Amino acid sequence: MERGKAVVLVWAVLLGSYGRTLGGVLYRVQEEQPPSTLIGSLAADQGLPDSGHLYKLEVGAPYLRVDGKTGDIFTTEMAIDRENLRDCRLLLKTDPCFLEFEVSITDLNLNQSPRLIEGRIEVLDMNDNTPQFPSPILTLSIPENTHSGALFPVPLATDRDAAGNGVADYSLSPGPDAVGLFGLQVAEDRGEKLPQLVVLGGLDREQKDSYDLSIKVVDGGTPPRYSSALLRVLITDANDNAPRFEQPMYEADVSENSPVGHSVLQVRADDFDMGSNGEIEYTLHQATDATQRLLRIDHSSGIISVRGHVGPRRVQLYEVLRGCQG
Ligand SMILES: [Ca+2]
Ligand SMILES: [Ca+2]
Ligand SMILES: [Ca+2]
Ligand SMILES: [Ca+2]
Repeated sequence: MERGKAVVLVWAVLLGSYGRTLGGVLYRVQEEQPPSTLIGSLAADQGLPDSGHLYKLEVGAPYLRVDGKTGDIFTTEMAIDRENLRDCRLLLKTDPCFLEFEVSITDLNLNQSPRLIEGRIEVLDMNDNTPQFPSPILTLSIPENTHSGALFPVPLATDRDAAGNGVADYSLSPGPDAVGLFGLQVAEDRGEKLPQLVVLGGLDREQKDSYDLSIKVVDGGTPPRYSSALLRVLITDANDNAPRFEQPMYEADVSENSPVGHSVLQVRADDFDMGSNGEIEYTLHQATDATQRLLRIDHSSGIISVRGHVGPRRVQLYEVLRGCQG
C-alpha cells in the first residue's frame, strides 16, 4: 500500500458498557502511515460525546495523538514501524502486533473525574523489509570426493516482516562454469525455508578449486522484495592422486670403487594433491639385499647415493624406486 494513498482499516468493537473505564476498543492500522493519518474517531465510532468534553491521550505517545474535541486518533511524526515497536519486536512471525492506548474523557460542564477508554490498535504488516543473507559473501567448503546428491546447508536469510511478507523462496544462479555441478533444494521445517546446495556432478579440486555462485532470496510480499549474495564454494582436497615420477625409468652408471656418499642420481616425483596429501617420501622399494647394501636414497630429496663398496656390476634402478606419499 502506498504511503500517500493510505487507507486505514478501521473498525471498533465496544465491549462492556460505559463506566469509569471503557475497555476493548480495537482499531487497525497499517504500519508506516504518514503523520496525521486518521486511525479512529472515538466520538463517532463509539457513540461518545463530541461536544462539551475533553479527550486526552494518556497512553500511546509518541505514536498517537488525539483530537481534544472529537477523540479522533491520529498517527504522528513518529512512524509506527511494526518491526521496531517495543511490544512486537520479539513476537513470533505469525502473532498479531498491538499498540496499546488509553484516552481520558473529561466532562467540561460537570465536576466529575474523567472516564478512561482503553484500547488496542492492531498494527498490520507492510512489506517494508528486504530479506537479507547474514553476509554478502557466503562460503561453503565441499570435499572433492563428494558424491552426487549430497546436500550442504546454506546460511539462512532473514526478513523482519510478518510471516506472509517474510522469506518465501531461494534460487541459485550457478554461472557458466558450475552448470550441471550444483543445484538448490529448498526444504521446509515448521514454515521455515531451508536452502541446501545439492552437488550434481563430479568435483575435482585439481581441475578447479572454487566456484562463485549467486544465491537469491525473495519474500512473499506484493510486490516481492529480494536480495542476492555471492555463494563461494571452496573445493577441499582429497588424496585422489598417487605420486608420479617425472620419468618412467632412471638409469645411472656407478664407477667401481665409488666412495661412500657419492651421489649417483636424483629421482623426482610429483603429486597434484594439497598439503599432506601431496607430500612425497622416497624409499627404495622391493630392493634386493645387494642393492640395499650398495645404495641409499634420501627420503625427501630423492638423491640416491653410494652406501657401501661398489663392485664390478650394474644395478638397474628402475626396479628399486618408489615414490611414497606422506
Ligand atoms: Ca519482507
Ligand atoms: Ca513490516
Ligand atoms: Ca596424493
Ligand atoms: Ca586431490
